[in-house]
Amino acid sequence: MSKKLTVAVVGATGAVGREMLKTLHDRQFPATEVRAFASARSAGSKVPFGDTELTVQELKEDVFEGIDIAIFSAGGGTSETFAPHAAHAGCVVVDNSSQWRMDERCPLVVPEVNPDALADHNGIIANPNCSTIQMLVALKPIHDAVGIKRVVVSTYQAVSGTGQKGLEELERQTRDLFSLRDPECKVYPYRIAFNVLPHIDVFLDNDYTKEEMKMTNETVKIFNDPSVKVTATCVRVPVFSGHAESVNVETVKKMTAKECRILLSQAPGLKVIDNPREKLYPMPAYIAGDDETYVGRIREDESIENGLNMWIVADNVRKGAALNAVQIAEELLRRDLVRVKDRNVFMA
Ligand code: NAP
Ligand code: 3JN
Repeated sequence: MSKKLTVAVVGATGAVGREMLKTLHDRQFPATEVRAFASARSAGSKVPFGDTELTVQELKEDVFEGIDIAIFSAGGGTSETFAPHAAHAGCVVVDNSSQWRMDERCPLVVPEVNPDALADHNGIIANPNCSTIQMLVALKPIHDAVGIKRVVVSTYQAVSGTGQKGLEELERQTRDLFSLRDPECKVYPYRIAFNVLPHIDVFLDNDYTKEEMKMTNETVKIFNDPSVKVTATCVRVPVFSGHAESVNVETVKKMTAKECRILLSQAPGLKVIDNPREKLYPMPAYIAGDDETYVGRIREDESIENGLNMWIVADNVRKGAALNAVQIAEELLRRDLVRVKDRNVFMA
C-alpha cells in the first residue's frame, strides 16, 4: 500500500459537497480516508460516499491535523475563517468559494488551462467560478492559437448554481403556477419559474453584478494576460442543471469556423457538437452529470474582421465546481505538490 492520503470535504451536505464526494468516488481518487465536514447543524448526519455513508463532523479550527487535502465548498465566510487554519496545519486547501480567488498568494486554476500555476501554491488554491471555468476550457486553445482580444459573453445559468435552495425554489414555484397559486419568492428577488432574471449575485458600483465581474477578473488571472478584455451579462434561467453561454470572441489573427471546430475537437476536456444541418448543438438538459465542456454553434462573426461566435454548455455543479476541484487535487498528486512550504503565509 502506498503512502496514506486523507482527504476532507468541507460543506459535504451541500449541493457541491455531495457532488464532490460522488466525483472522488467515481474517479477512484486514491484517498485512504475521506472525512466529511459541515456546520454544527448537520454534525452526526450521514452523506453518501459510493456504497457507504460518511458521518458528518462539525468543522472546527483544529480538525485539519493529519488531513492532506481539504476541498472546501461551504461559502466564502467559512473559507475565510477556516482555510488559513488548514494551511497552518499543513493541509492543502482547494477552495470553491470566491474568497481567495483574486488573492495574489493563491493560484486560481483550471487544470486544462493553467495547471503550472499550482507550482507556487502556499496551501490555498482557488477554484474559479463555474461560468468562468467552462468558458476558459473552450477559449484557451483559441487564445493559444490566434490570441483573444475581447470576449462578450451572456450566460444562461441553472438554479443549481444557487445550491439546494435554488432547486427547491424552481420546483415549488412551478407547482404553484400549475396550481394557480401565487409563486412565493424566497431565494430570488423575482419569480424564476417561466421567467429569466438578468441578475446573479449582488450589484456593484459599476452596475455590473459580482458574478459578471468574477468572469472578467478571473479570466485575466487564469490566462495571466491583462490584455484580454471580457464583458459579461449573467442571467438566471429556469433550468435545474447546466449552465449555457453565448460567447462572442474577437481574435488578434483570423480563425475560421472550420479551423475552430477542428482545434476544439482535439482540446482537453472539450466535446464539439456542431452540425446545424442535423440540428446538433449542446443543451443543458442533455449533458447533466457529464465531465466534458460542450461547444456548438461555432460560426464566424460577420460583423467584424476576426470574430467567432459559439455556444458553451457544461454541468455547472460537476465541471463548474466539484470536478474541477478534484482535478486540481489529482494534479497536485501527479506533481508531488501535496505539501505546504510555509505554513504561516495565511496566518496574520
Ligand atoms: P449549499 O447547498 O447551500 O451547501 C452549503 C454547505 O456549506 C453545507 O454543507 C453547509 O453545511 C455548509 N456550511 C455552511 N456554513 C458552514 C459553516 N459555518 N461551517 C461548516 N460548513 C458550513 O451550497 P452549495 O451550492 O453546495 O455551495 C456551497 C459553496 O460552494 C458556495 O457558497 C460557493 O462558495 C461555492 N460554489 C462555487 C461554485 C463555483 O462556481 N465554483 C458554484 C456553486 C457554489 P450545513 O448542512 O451544516 O448547513
Ligand atoms: O450562481 C451560480 O450559478 C454560481 C454560484 C456561485 C457562488 C454561489 C455562492 C457564493 C459563488 C461563487 O463560486 O462565486 C459564491 C462565492 O462567492 O463564493
